[in-house]
Amino acid sequence: ASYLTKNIKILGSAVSIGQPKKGVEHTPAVLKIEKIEKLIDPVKADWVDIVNQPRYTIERLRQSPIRNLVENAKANKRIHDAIINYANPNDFFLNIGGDHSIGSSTVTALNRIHNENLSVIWIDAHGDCNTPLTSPSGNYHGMPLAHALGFFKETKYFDWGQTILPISSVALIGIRDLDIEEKIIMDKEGVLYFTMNQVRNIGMDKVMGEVMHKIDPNGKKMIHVSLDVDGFDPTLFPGTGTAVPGGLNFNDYKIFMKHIRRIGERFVSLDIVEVNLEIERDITLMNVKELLKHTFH
Ligand code: HAR
Ligand code: MN
Ligand code: MN
Ligand code: MN
Repeated sequence: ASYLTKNIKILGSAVSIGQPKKGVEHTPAVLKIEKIEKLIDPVKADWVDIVNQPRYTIERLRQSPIRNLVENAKANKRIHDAIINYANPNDFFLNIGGDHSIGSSTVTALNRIHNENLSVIWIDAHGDCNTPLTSPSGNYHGMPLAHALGFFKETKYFDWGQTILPISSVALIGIRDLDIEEKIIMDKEGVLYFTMNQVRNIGMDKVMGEVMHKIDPNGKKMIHVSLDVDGFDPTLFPGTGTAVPGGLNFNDYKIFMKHIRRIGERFVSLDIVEVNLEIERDITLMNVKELLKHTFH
């Protein structure tokens, strides 16, 4: 069976506190006005809610190595609780961000919904594997995967309980901007990642073959894709906060989706994050729709 036969529940995560640029928090509301649910499936797709972030001050000095730690923890708890509340293991769950800071709670909540049987494909220019101590910026959107993998614990504020995803259940694709210490952690812990150079050298088909072999060796895992649009080339998604040249194109994505289709109904959820339409609107919005078409048709 295909994931396309499921009901598709869309949750907006209107969050920008994981990084300093405003605008990314408005994306769910804009996409709701654009009626993307009709584009996805006029019958089976609909919005369940939009979760807002708490009040914050972006200029605040680092009160911890994580900027706006308390607000990030609160926003993530709201998203986690909304997913637990609305998601059903038989539905497809689509999370519209927001910056990528929401990735730690979406992974945690979906892993819970699917009985700790989730594997994750993280499409990104970045590793998102900084810890509060290695992060050059203090921005939590550079840390959510490290958090989900248990590379650091922040239990005082994230006290709702981050479950830990095994390293063998994760692969990253599109990587081309790792911080030095972040790369050291990823290599030491054995995180599987494919850089853009590797994608260009061996091709997306082979990359996805290796990814699925590693994160789903027995064909029994539920698969979540966390898609940071900066994994794509900035000519396709100029509206994003930390653009890096030389990313994926739609031909790569078509090959990626060919492999995802083979997973059938075990493809359970997707995050689309880091879309900032206040940085650039026309091309980015057009290609968000293109992305949805390639994913749901
Ligand atoms: N690695 C850098 C940091 O930790 C930049 C991370 C940034 N951006 C994202 N996440 N869009 O993928 O600050
Ligand atoms: Mn604004
Ligand atoms: Mn990211
Ligand atoms: Mn990124």
